[in-house]
Amino acid sequence: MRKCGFCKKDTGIYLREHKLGLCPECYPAWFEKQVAETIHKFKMFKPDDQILVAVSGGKDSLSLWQVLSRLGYKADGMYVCLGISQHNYSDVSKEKCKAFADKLGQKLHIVDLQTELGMGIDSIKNYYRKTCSACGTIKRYYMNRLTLEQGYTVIATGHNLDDEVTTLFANLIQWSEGYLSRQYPIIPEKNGLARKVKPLVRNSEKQAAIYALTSGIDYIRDECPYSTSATSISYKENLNRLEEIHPGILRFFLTNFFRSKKDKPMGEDVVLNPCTSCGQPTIAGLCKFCRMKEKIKEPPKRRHVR
Ligand code: Q46
Ligand code: ZN
Repeated sequence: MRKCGFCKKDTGIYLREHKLGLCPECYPAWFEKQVAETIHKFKMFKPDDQILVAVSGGKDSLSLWQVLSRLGYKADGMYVCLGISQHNYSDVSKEKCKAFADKLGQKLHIVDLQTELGMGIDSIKNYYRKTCSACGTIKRYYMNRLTLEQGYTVIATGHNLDDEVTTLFANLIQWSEGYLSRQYPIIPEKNGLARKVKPLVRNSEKQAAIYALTSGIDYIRDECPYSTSATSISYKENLNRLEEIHPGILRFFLTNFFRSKKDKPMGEDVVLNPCTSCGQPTIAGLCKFCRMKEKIKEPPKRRHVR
């Protein structure tokens, strides 16, 4: 039996990518230290920043919220109730977030799409070929608006290393230069866009899951029923296979990508102006979110009805 790298007790956990054994009692402190290092390394925020954590009820975002609280940051949560009825996904995830906010003793802001837009993703999906891209537009819009309106200084999301590597791989395959130039763990504030950070970016999905389990976080086990395309699932599976054969290779890949961008300003090439309707920053006259609001006033076109 291997020994815990900290307390020398027998381990239950072995992280091949770090060649490190840890017992369940020492694991949470190790994970929190890793996240603290990421925050420091990328200068994500200072102790007096007011952080808004975007939570979905899943293991990554709830783990992030707990880590930030334990590290002593002032971090409230924000949950967008998407109106996804399959497996009671939205109801269950909302309850998990509310219970978790109570446990942490922090504030949770809830945005309900039914109230805001008169419909949720179950209906909005009929207007778009890619449900997740419509959903992403909505979430980004409310995250930015709430952050600025409520006086927060930064938005933190629970994207982990696996998410980031999959995105990087997809961007490389498609040679999406615009996305590649903006992919970084911190996007500074600019012209009405709040600063965005990803403090779990150096930790794998498995590490976040172990943190949630070893620190008693009650999260929703089901994935969103609209969850990601077949292509990105297959990228993730194949990248995981690579990680199995070469432990640590994904972290190496991502770290070197970020290093190649160090000190290069993010998104300097993008010119933003206030949306002519809502005032949120956009590259077009009318922002994507306002265009969506216009679109859903009419019945969906037949080809999009599923
Ligand atoms: S919540 Fe929304 Fe995700 Fe569900 S519909 Fe797609 S984008 S998968 S993170
Ligand atoms: Zn707008």
